[in-house]
Amino acid sequence: MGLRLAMSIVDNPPTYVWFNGSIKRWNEVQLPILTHALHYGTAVFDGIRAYPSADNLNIFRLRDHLNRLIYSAKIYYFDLKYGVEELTEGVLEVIRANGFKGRTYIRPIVFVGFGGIGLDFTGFPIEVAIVAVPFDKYFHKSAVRAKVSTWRRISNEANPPLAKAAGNYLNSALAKQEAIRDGYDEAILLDHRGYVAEGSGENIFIVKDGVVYTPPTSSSILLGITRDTIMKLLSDLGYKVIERDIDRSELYICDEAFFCGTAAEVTPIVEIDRRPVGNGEIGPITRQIRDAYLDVVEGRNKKYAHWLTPVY
Ligand code: PY5
Repeated sequence: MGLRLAMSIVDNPPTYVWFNGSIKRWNEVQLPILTHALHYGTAVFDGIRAYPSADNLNIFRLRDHLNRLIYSAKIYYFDLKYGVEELTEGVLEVIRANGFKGRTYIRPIVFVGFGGIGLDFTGFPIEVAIVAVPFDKYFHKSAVRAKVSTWRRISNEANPPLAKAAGNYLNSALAKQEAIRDGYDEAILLDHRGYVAEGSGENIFIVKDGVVYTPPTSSSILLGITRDTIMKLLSDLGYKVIERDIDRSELYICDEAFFCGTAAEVTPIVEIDRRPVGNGEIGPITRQIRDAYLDVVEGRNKKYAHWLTPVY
């Protein structure tokens, strides 16, 4: 998250959070230093957004995000005590308790609590928290410059990328910090075979000769819910979308490129490794899909009204 966001949350934390089934005050939840997840990364989480429409605040694809949280927990043998209905209630309760009406980010997290110091967490508490915060842009600019990371994306043989696990983000954080310190906005990670995988916290699409390409599941990506949304919207708009391995050099010869994710939404990429993407400006298909995405999440596209859960 950007510095500006971090500062505003630090100055202004939410009044209420949801913790293990009920609403608590922010300061009421205290965690032991020996919380297992703090030491070993044993947590899975998700990131969800809610957007104001003309007359309400709507959560985008809430059920899909909660189902991903549930399968992330399953991969790691976390015995999650709550199902999708209870978690849905929790998300609604925590937003309502805080009275948020503007753009909101929701972070449910399932983690191994304190039960000892060893790796075997059998019998340790599995804690569940849901936090919601006011949140606008992830990237504080309309288009970004990216660098192909010297770090490779984690692979399925070691840390399954399909689980949105806290520990996976050490890989993302290394790549992100390298990119920022080298003067870029974001990293693009290659998979263990050398094909394009994704950004540190976003999926990636490229456009060449009017056709849109994105890496497949086998390229060590998180199966993004925004990625799925974008693929559906692109085909609604009449574009051909192909999931296939993408070579690093294709990043340098494509006409357009963009990141997408819950936090990042649709973010155009205008430069990669000091080469302009296309003519170095935001491309027409990227613009079109960015606008189409906002129409859906902000409730202006009735075809996808079923993806919105009203809060109030
Ligand atoms: N890939 C990675 C590694 C991600 O962390 C994310 C989401 C995505 C892809 C996109 O997934 P989705 O479209 O389902 O959101 N990242 C988090 C998010 O809330 C933020 C992590 C800092 O966007």
